[in-house]
Amino acid sequence: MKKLFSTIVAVMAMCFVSVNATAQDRSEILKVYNWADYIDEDLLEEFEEWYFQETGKKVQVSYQLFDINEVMLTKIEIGKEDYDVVCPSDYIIERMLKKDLLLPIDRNFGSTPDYTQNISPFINGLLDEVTSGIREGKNYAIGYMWGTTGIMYNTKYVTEEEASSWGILWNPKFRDKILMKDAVHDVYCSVLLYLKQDVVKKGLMTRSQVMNDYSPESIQMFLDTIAKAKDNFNGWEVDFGKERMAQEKAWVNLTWSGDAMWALEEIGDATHLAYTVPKEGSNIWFDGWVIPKYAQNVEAARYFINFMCMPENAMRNMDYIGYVSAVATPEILESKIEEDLEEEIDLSYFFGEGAESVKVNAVQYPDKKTIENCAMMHDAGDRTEALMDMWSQVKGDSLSTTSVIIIAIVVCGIVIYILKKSSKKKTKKNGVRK
Ligand code: N2P
Repeated sequence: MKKLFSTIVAVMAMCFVSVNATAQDRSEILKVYNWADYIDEDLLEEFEEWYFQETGKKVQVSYQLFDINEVMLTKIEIGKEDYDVVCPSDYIIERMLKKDLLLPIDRNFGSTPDYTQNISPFINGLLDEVTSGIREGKNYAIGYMWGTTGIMYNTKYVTEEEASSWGILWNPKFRDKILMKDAVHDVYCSVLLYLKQDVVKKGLMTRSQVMNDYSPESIQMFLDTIAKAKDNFNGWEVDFGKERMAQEKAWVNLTWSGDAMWALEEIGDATHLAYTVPKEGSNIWFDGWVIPKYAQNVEAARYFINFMCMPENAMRNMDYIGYVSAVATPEILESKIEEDLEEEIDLSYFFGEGAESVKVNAVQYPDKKTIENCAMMHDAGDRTEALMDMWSQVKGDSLSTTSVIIIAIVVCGIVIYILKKSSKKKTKKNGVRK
């Protein structure tokens, strides 16, 4: 109920913003919809100046946040919100392509360089896997950040051995000490990789097949198995896990590599926090910028994406949020080298020749071997509803996520209707013609 209430309040607040925005010239507004804690916000204002310099056109960024892919998608798909740039994850980009919700991105920037060419071929390779069959991801999305899903743990209470397997989720030693990421696909694929590790070892199925198996049997298997770990769960988080781990309120967090990096840095020398990708394998993910088909400022949107691919901006975002940019230029590699690290890792898959053996933080940039144990998550297609209903059961929601979203959108519609009606009345009263 608390969740329902906060979602409705958030949606209502956004309704006020969008009703206000319609009063301004839309070509001077850029509506960006991004994950929370996922950008150096100073760059938003700097973009406005840069856009003016490059095009002579004024723009003001209207910045809004989401924390769950599926919530963002529903706002665009059902709510038809006119965001200009959005940052979904790989499998959601795939779903958006299937539903024809995206516009192709024109990379012709006239006299402005095309910085999107700085994206690593590795990320472009992942993007090649994202397709609707008709529309190819590479024409509709540009990589932003990427990483792995793994286990962040407190080394005072958890051994390296314990953290090296997804089996840690069921270890009775960690009752009420595990924070779970509220991200259905990430948790689903981690648990299935654990349950079906022998199938993978015997070569009967690939990791990608195991992770993306949404059959009724696999969904049921996940549901039954995760239920047995529930006493260990301290809660579900999307953003606050990193703080809770830094404050030692939880000992284990199923999380994304960038959140782990942020927590490790927050602690200073980070001696009691570590992050690992379990031996059964995991998902390698990326988030990319896309332009939804209801966008109203496509021009500023594509310049915004280009601006985010400038190496200096990519570095600022990385330093600020802890995640790793999809941009792979020599200056980024150089800025990431830490001579006092003992281990040298092979990052040639990302930075190309010359990066076969570099001293770079392996939480941020997984080495080649870790990558080989990972695969990408894909859209569940017509099994999505079954997956989401199962997720509501796992989390014990009294209302399913879909119902919460639909209620929130209906409330939003009513608020917009009332606001528009009252603004019409005012206009009539003042005798102003539209
Ligand atoms: C940051 C969210 C990162 C999203 N708060 C990872 N896909």
